[in-house]
Amino acid sequence: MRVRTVATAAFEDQKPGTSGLRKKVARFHTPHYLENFVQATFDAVRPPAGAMLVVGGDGRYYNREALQTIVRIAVANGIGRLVIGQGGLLSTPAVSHLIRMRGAFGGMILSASHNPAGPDEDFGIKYNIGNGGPAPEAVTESIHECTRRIREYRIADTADIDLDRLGSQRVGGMDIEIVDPVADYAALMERLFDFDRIAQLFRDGFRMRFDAMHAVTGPYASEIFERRLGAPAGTVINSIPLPDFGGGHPDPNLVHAHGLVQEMMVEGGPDFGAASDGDGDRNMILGRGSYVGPGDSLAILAANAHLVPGYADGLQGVARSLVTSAAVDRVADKLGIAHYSTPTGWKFFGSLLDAGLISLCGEESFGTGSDHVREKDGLWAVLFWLNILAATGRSVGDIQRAHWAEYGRNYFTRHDYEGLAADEIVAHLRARIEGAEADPGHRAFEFSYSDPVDGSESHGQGLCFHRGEGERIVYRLSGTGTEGATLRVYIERYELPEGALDHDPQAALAQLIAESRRIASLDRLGIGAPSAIT
Ligand code: VG1
Ligand code: CO
Repeated sequence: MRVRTVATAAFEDQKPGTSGLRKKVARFHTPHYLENFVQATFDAVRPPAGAMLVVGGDGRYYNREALQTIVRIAVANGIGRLVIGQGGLLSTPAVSHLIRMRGAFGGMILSASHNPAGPDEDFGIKYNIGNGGPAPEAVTESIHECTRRIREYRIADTADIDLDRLGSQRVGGMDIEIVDPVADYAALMERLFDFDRIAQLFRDGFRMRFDAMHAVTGPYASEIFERRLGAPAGTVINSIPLPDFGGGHPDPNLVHAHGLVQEMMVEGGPDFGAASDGDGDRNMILGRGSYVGPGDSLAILAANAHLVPGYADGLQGVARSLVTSAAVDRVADKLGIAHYSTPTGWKFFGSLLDAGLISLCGEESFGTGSDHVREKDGLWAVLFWLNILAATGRSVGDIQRAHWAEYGRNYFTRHDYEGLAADEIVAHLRARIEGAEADPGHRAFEFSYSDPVDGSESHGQGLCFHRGEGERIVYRLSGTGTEGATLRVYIERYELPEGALDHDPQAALAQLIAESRRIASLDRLGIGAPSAIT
């Protein structure tokens, strides 16, 4: 095997964002672009000779080619073993589980998650550390540093490996193991949830629809819901992963999973509906005629965790990203356990999970997870809901209404404004925060986070404007887009149990929404309606 050292020049745009490096496919096609990033990652994390890595992706366009390149660079860098999902497929939570189960040094996930795929769309790559979770900021900063300093990369001249043949292959001194992407993950789910009880629910005629959106969860969902739990064929729709996700936008929310939402909102629709995103770490939960927002979903899972075998011994604590609604905090207070708020991005939950401070965590962006892996996990959340429905015999809508009646409701919405001159708005909001200090009723601050386990600090994580008790608006810029800037505005208001609990969030939050536009001077800047509302 010949290993070449290739001279290269640094690219200035390889700073990992909220969740890895995401760019247009064309950018990744630039000669040396992918190679530089992979070599820089190895330079930063320095895998010991013979180290094991787990690699897989969401099956999007460029997944297979990128994998072949990673194999060549890995062998040239002395990696001892690569564990790869068959066909190059592994969901993000499945990578996390495999890293942990196999005691791997780390892993690489090829995905731009919920971003569309295809020759003109997005690709992404993300490094996960030995705990199975996304690289923390210290590591992503060091990767970024290495991308700026890189002068050469090492690559082996080897033939393509066979990504579809299960079992072992050898490339130079490196073992390649092609594994079934689903088996170990499905076994983990069987250990956490009461599959017998859920299967009984399906035998009793319970109807579910799961939309895999032609992304990575199709094979997982078909195996788990239809084969292991006995749900009727057709329960899982759009189940074949496609390189362009069927032309869709694999983002499980009311906008992009519109067909599923419509089916759920009619009389006689299925009892339960769910969807996941490109790489399988997000989830959306629906009942017949009802929709569960991610903040409520996290709170409801926490409040009912004792019904689920994997969590029957109780929760250590819970965490949410700051911009997620505070609904779960109320549950934690009632349970007498700690709750934490972190910056946006799953990497911030890792240390809390590793230290055993929390058992469940979630984000408003349709991400929910627990200490079973170190990523958010879409199918896990769906199974958690199914387990609760099976254990209580109640409907999604009933459970949600009962939850609000007990804890009150955190009305929540996120308004996204795409393609903005973001710097100007952020500067303006920062100035507002300074000016607001004089006004005692209106607390305003920029969120900085200090990790309670390792003390690491992260600044500039959100511009927060608190209005009355339980009312707030938070602004931050997206760190996952590949074109222009996106301003995310998170709006929340708490309603007491005896208050009006059944309103549409857009109506219930109308005043605060108007206020969110005033604070950021969006009208004055000529910025119209948001591009997306979730
Ligand atoms: C978004 C979400 C964030 C999530 C991230 C990755 O980031 O807001 O909550 O962790 O995507 O999710 P941003 O920086 O664009 O707001 V995924 O499913 O893309 O791995
Ligand atoms: Co995702």
